[in-house]
Amino acid sequence: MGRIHGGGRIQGWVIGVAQSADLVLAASGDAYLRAWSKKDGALVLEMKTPNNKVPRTVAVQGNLAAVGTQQGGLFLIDLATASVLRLQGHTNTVCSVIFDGNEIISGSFDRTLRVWDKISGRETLSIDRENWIFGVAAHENLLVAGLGHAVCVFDRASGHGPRHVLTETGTVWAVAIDAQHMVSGSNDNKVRVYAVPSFELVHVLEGHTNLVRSVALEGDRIVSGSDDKTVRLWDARSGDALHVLQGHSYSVSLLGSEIVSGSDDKTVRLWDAETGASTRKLKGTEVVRSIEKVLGAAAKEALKTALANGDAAELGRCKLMLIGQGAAGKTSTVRSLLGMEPEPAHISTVGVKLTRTDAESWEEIKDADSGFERQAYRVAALRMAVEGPVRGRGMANKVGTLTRFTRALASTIGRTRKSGTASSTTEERVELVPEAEVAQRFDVAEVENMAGKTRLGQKIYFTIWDYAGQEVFYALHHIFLTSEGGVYMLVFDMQELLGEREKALKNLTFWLNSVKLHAPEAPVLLVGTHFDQAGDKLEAVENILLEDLTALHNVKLVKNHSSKLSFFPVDNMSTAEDRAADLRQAVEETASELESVSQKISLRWLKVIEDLMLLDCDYVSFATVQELATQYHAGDQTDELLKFFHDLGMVVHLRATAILHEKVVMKPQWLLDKLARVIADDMHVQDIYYDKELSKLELVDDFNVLRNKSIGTRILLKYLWANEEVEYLRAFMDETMLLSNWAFPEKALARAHQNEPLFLVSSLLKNSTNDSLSAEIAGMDAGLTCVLDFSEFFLPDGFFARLLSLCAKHSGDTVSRKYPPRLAGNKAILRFGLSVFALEQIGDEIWIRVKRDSDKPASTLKMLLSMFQGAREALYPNLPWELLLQSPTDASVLVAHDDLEVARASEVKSFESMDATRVKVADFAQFFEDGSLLEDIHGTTGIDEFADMPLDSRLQYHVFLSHKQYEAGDACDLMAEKLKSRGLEVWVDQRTEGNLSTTEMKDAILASKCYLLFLTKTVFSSKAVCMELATALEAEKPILLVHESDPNRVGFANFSTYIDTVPKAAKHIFDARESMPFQRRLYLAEAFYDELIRRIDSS
Ligand SMILES: Nc1nc2c(ncn2[C@@H]2O[C@H](COP(=O)(O)OP(=O)(O)OP(=O)(O)O)[C@@H](O)[C@H]2O)c(=O)[nH]1
Ligand SMILES: [Mg+2]
Repeated sequence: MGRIHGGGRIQGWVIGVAQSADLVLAASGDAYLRAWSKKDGALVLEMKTPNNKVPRTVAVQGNLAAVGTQQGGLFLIDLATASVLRLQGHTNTVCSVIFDGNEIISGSFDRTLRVWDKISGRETLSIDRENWIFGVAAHENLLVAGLGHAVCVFDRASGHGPRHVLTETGTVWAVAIDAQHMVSGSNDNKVRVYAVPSFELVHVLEGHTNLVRSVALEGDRIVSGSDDKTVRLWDARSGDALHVLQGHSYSVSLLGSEIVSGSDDKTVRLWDAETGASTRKLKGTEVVRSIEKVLGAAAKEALKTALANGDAAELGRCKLMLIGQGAAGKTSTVRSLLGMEPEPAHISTVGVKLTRTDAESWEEIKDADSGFERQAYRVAALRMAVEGPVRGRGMANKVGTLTRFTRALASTIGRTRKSGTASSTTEERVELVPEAEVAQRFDVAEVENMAGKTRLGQKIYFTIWDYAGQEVFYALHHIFLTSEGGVYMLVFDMQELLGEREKALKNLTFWLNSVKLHAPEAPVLLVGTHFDQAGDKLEAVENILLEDLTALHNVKLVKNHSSKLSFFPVDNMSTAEDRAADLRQAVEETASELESVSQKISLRWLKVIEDLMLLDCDYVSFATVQELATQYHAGDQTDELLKFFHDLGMVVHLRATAILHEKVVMKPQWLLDKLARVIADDMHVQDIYYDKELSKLELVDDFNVLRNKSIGTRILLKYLWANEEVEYLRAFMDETMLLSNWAFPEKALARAHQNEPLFLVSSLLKNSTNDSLSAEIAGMDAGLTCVLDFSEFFLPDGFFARLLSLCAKHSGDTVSRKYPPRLAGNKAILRFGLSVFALEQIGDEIWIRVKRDSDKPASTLKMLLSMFQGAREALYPNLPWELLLQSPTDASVLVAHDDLEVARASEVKSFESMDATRVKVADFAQFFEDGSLLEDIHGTTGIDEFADMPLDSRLQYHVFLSHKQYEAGDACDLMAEKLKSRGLEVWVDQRTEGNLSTTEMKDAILASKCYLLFLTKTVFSSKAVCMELATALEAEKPILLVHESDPNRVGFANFSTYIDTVPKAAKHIFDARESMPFQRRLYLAEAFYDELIRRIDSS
């Protein structure tokens, strides 16, 4: 099991420690600063040193920490906000830093001791000496520094001196001072005690057997840390040794009765100074808590400000998707990545298992923390240097200092904000640091290894998606295999590839194609498991992959550079915690390069998603999200933020209908579980079939009908879904074309269930056959035949079933409930109106045959192509196909539709087809009887059905189209064209908003039979539209409503948006008749215009 924590383990020597009443701090060789709550040992802060250099020393005072690093780095850090101010001056490693009152004192290898003003960050004194300065200390007017073989005491106010030079026999590494004593530690292994203020040597404390690196002093107690791996506690008065604390060394700190020490064992230890007992050991892997809880209000305030400012933060999150055949070793690879013990048994994953981790620790994060709060504070801090209330004129100077100081860090854009309740003399200065400066401030360019970090150097959090190989899941690939924000790991068993090459290659091809189809831009790592068994055959594996896995073409493959392989071998049975180290490294590097990981999004959005995740629900309502978003000033962006997180695969939010829009799925597993009950595999079927409840509810027949005929009753769905969110799930399956309404009687059902609403679940047909259907199709006298050829890429599993589902919705006579579609796994005969056609999947081709005696076969074909195109766009936007037409005069001739179009356009009589036969253009005339076959959205249907709609002689137009140009301009143009082609007079404003004179507009409305308002997201923000609407209402024109129905268009909005934003005086327009969803797709458009014209006519 993974340890419960959220931070990364300390990975270097603990070089500096410090403590306050609440906190323990450690600066370590992995270039990190960490802080823990003293009370319970929870990790409350973990940050890289701002310049990413190894720190040498740390000090703390209240909420402030000071850290000195290599290369002259000296930083003041507000722990509550992690905000960083750089104290600029030192040019070499800062070895020692302390707080003393309102000053900070530092000593460095650059041979200077410097004093800084804590508030302004200004350097107030610099003492330049000949020697490296290892240790500094201060008391009242005295400054003490270890300079080579001497301790020197200076006058604090002037820097003059040294007043005292106390020569010792070794290099002085550490000094400490208070009112009574001055203590030094040096590399002659001795601790010396001097009296203050005489500076007479009173004790030489002997016992350490190696150099003394640090000393601390409080009252009568002295504590010293040494390279001999002991910490010693002494009595300052008597010089007696009190305790020897074994096993730790280097840095020490003493406060009250608590000793904190840091050592090269990468831990921090707490000791009781009275007893010498070790009380706690800190490693960086402790439970994470927000520092806010330890430090209180300051952090909260910073977060609030950042949210109110609308600051942006890096997303910093990445999906790691493990895909591949069942038993390939996906779950085992996850265990390897997380350094967990191997699991020899195959415990097949069900659905998908999500695990969270981060780039540094690679250990499972079990609590809710995902670094958001720290990230948020940091964002706040990065952009702000806030000085608290500044009162009166006398402080003007100070404000000036602040500004100058901040500018010294980075040029700033100043902004003065009056705080709400404050009097006129109290104001809060907020200095915003421009984004570009943030990187500079943090010296990101100096960071050498950016693997696992965002562009600004934040660690990346991963959600690992361990998929099951289950087929149910394939149907939802288009939702979960998202193109953005993910790294894919395609796992295969090397032994299998070597032993059963063809089968293994087929599987790899399937998965590679799925990734190419859904996430063509995503990086893919190939992971070969069973290294323990196939370790000596890596070359053979490599050769197979390179030579036989042609699907690798066009994949963004992440190569294994260090091993010079195209894949990453892994031995999941090894017990070594770092058995997947190469893999982790590669994932980190790949993730760091992903655009989406470093993309900046509003902190508000991050906060919303964070809070949603904390709710730990399978799903939440849209209203819940909106409420949260409103709380963080982003209520009006709810739709956008959900779309964003949906596209990243972090939530599922479909928007096509109100029922879908209303729900946000937080856990994909919930959806999968529910769907798996309907599109069940054999294992699930058994469970359901033998469930007592099924018999008790008398649903056995229903279940059999579902399994045998793919037709389900509503009551069965209710049972399968435990009555939970049935409407939503039904709508979800409908939208994803996994289910469609079935309007025909089903005799096999019990009489009591005959009147239940029925559904077709076409994917269950997959392996079903029907001989008579096959015979009928084979013997069908086809008038027009065409082929959708997918062989350029492939025909994805489940697409044909989806098309059947779609066709079934529109087929047969749903009123008389006659002519049900006849369906089998790969073929079907269906009927639209009077047209009968057959569909058949043969390999990577779909054959469409329209029966010869069909009514308007070309129109039927055109409609089918329009439907199929729509399905393809919704599910597989990158899937290429080619339309081939069979010659009506010679069944052996297939012509590419595009070639034919070219020939028709250039008006030649014949041309050479793909297989070099001469083809007469005229032979194909029947295909074009209804115009171009592929025209859809932009085309017009034949002008054969003039609606003979009389118009009052006082009127000029049948309809006035009112819309917001940017959101519905194209839709209204199209609508106008379609209506005109049917003989209606239409007034549509072609000009951009604001150009139209008011009188012209009014006249047009008055001259129209009715007024049509096209509803889009911000339609009511258009003054012109509101004026037109007011005019129409005043003139008492009938009002028709049409709304954008395509969730992917800019104008799309939840219907409640219209109701919320409509001008008060026009609220009642929604009461009269429901709005019509606008339809672009040909097969839906026809019905739309019929209805629209009917409404115009009857208005
Ligand atoms: N010897 C050896 N066995 C392995 C290795 N990786 C996985 N296995 C074993 O292979 C079996 C399947 O591994 P899993 O990790 O459960 O496979 P999976 O891909 O998650 O399978 P599903 O969840 O069913 O899709 C288990 O018994 C593992 O112990 C490996 O590197 N070496
Ligand atoms: Mg598994």
